[in-house]
Amino acid sequence: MSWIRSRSALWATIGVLVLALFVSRCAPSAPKGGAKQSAAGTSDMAVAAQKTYVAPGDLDEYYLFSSGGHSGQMYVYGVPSMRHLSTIPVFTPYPGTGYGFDDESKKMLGDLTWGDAHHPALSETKGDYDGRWLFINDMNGRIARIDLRDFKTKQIIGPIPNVSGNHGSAFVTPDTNYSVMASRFSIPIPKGTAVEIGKYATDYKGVITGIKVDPKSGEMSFGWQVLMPPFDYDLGDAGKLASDGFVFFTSYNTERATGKLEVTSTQRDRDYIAMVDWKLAEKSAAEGKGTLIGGVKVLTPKDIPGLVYLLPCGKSPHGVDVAPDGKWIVGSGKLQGVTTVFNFEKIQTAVKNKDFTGDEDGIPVLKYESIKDAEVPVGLGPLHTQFGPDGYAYTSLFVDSAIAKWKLGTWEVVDKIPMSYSIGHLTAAEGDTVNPDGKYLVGLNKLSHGRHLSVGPSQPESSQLVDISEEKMKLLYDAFTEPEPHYAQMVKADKIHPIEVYPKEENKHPMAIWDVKDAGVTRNGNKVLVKMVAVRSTLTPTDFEVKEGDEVTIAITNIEQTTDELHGLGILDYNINIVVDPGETKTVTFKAKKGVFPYYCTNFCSALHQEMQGYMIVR
Ligand code: K7E
Ligand code: CUA
Repeated sequence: MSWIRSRSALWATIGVLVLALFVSRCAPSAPKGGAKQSAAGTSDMAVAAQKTYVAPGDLDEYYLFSSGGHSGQMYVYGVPSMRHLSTIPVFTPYPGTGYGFDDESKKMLGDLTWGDAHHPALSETKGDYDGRWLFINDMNGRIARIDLRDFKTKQIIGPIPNVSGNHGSAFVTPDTNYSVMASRFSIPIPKGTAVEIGKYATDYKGVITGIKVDPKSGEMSFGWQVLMPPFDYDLGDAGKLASDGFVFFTSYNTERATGKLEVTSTQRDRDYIAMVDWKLAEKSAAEGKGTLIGGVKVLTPKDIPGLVYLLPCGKSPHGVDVAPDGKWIVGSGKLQGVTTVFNFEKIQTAVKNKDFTGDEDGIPVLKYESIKDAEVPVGLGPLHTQFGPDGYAYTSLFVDSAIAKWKLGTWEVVDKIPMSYSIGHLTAAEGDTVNPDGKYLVGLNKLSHGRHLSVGPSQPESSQLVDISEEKMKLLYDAFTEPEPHYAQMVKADKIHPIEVYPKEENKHPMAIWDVKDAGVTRNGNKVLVKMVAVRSTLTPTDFEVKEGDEVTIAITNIEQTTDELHGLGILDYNINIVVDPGETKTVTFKAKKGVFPYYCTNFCSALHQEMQGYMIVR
């Protein structure tokens, strides 16, 4: 017996050694101040390594779409590998894909070449991700739509009048009827009016906007706007199932204060969650109600009973998140140790019974005690909540730097896991739909705390992958991400069906050509059109002449129909760098200056890629 015991012990030791070798290859240096690598710790890490290891050639199970914050971009990762797969430029030019250099994307960006993007919102059908579009907000009063068929930004709407600091955005309603906007900074409206700061409480206004989304094309247009008291509107979420038809926004600074807000806006015990009846807003706007401000019709809540109610919430709330069945609305006061759960049925009863404690500019304030179901003691600094499939909720705790797992209905906190370091948002697999998957959760942390090779003062952020498939949460992986993920969404990979070439028959560009014989220069006064073909390994024409001062438009078509065969057009000494995907046509327009200017293909495309070049001669 003792021999067997020692033999199994020997095998166990060998096993641990093999695992330790495996782990040490994956993580060459132990984290500074990290956990001591005991034998038990090592085997946990080996399990984690196995769970996140996606073998060469294998595919990830989920897409993670993460906001790039003030980089103005969207980052795409695979989960569980946490590998960065691509960057989708949205509000910022991106030479890698030629975004912001060709005529069309340049026009879409307009004068603003930066944007602070916070909250991606995947399009939904019946409250579930449908894999069609991805919306994202920009603080400059804009929302962008990315088409998930080709992962390209197709539309940027805004800056929308009257909205200042579009933070509470781009949340969508359960059938993507609307993507919403809410102003973080109240201002005197219409924009462009200047009023002294002393009149902030009365003359400054917040604005909530519904951006209508066409159900077929995804095209966004202005829907309606609601005039709000001068609070700072922060985060939003749309009601679903039980609470469908409403959208919720947290607000801070209900003190209507100015100056040092960290002091002046934290006087009251409670701020509010604004509950907007978007179906009533839609109906009222259709009936022509509202007043014209800044060129758009704005609805005033005191004139439209039932349009907006205010739910008192723990002071300075950040996130508001609606449970999968829509019955509960979770709001977290970030200066508290609890998160508050409101019961939508109780809210409706309170509305019916006019169970109000007062009003703000004619908007009824519901009685806190009548509408809340629980104050869940999650821990300090609760920010955002996501949901799992079994009635569990996961709340990020900024001050505690942890995630709390708790149960809807019993309100019991069942587990906690530390994050490294200072978690902001978190995202669970399909964790804000009517049908969460559980399985994985990613903590989007604000600081990385030296858990990586140093890259100087501008440190990456850390995103940590957590296993939520079992009772206890387990840390699986540290990924380091560029500044700065706020929110992200995780969608099952099989819901996304991207194309890899643009089919020739779909290319309706008026300047597209498909034969090198059609390539060449045509002149109309001082306007010159150069039709160009890109195909391995020639840019045709290989040279052309124009005159100094001409307005030159190059229309380039990549006539390839092969996956991955992209070509670029870089023109030296001009700020021109465009990329054409297989089957795509793009134009770029510029004024010709005298000299000889080589142009070349920027995307490595074949053995003779380097030969893919030509000359523009300007006389
Ligand atoms: Cu950083 Cu949603 Cu803009 Cu929270 S937000 S953390
Ligand atoms: Cu085409 Cu390189």
